[in-house]
Amino acid sequence: MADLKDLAQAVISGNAPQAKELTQQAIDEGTDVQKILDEGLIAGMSVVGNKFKKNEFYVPEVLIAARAMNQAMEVLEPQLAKAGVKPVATVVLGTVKGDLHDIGKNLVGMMLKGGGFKVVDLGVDVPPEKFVEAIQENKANILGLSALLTTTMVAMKDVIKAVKDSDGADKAKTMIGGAPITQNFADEIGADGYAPDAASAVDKAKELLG
Ligand code: B1M
Repeated sequence: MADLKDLAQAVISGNAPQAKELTQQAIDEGTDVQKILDEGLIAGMSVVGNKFKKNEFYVPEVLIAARAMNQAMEVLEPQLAKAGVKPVATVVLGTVKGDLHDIGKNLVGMMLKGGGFKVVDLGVDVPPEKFVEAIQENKANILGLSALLTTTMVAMKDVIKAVKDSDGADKAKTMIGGAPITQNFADEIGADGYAPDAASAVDKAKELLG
C-alpha cells in the first residue's frame, strides 16, 4: 500500500519519479485524493518550506522538491478536478513593471502551489492594469508582487493604488516581497502583507485569508 509519508518524503528529497509513482499508486488504491494532496504533497512541501526558512535547504533543493511536487500534481490534478477539490485560494503573482528578476518570484509561486494555492503567474515587467485584469478574470483572493530593484519597488505603490481604485479587484488582499522590500515599505504603500521569503509567503497568504 502507498504510504503518504513516503510520498511526502519523495517530495522533500526531490525524487520526482518516486513522487509520481506513489501518487499513482495511492490513486489506484482508492486513497481519498484530498488526503493524497494534504498528507502527501502539501505535507512534503511544508517541510521543504520550513527547512528553507531555517537555512537547512537552499534554492536548488527547493527547486528540485518543487519539480517533484509539480510532476506528482500532474498525475493528481485530473483526479482532484473529478472529485471537485478546490484550491485553497487563487493568487495572481508577478514582478512589477520595469523589473526582469523572476527567480525569487518563481520560488514564491512554487511554494504557494505546494501550499495548495492556485497560482496565476503573469511573469515579469507587468504593468498595473494587467494585474487588475488578471485579478478580475480569475476572481483572485490575493495579489502577490515581487521587485528586486530599488528603482522598481516604487512601482508596487502604483499597482496597489490601481487595485484599490478598481471595480472588483479591490477585494483582493495584497502581499509584497523581494530583496529591497521591508515591512515598513509595505505599510507605507498600503500593502496588506509582506513576506521576507518564499516559505513565509505561504504563511502570510494563509494569514491574509483569515
Ligand atoms: Co540583477 N540586480 N540586475 N539581475 N540581480 C540585483 C537585484 C542587485 C542587488 C545586484 C547588485 O548590484 N548587487 C542589483 C539591484 C541594486 C538595487 O536596486 N539597489 C541588480 C541590478 C542593478 C540589475 C540590473 C540593473 C543590472 C544592469 O543591467 N546594470 C539589471 C536590471 C534588469 C531589470 O530588471 N530591468 C539586472 C539584471 C539581472 C539579470 C537579468 C542578469 C539576473 C535576473 C535573472 C532572473 O531573475 N531571471 C539578475 C540577478 C540574478 C541578480 C541577483 C544576483 C540575484 C537575484 C536572485 O535571483 N536572488 C541580485 C543580487 C542578489 O540578490 N544577491 C541582483 C535569488 C532569489 C531566490 O532571491 O529574488 O531575493 P530573491 O527572492 C527571495 C525573497 O526576496 C522573497 O522570496 C524569495 C525566495 O526566498 N521574495 C518574495 C521575492 N519576491 C517575493 C514576493 C513575495 C514574497 C517574497 O510576495 C508576493
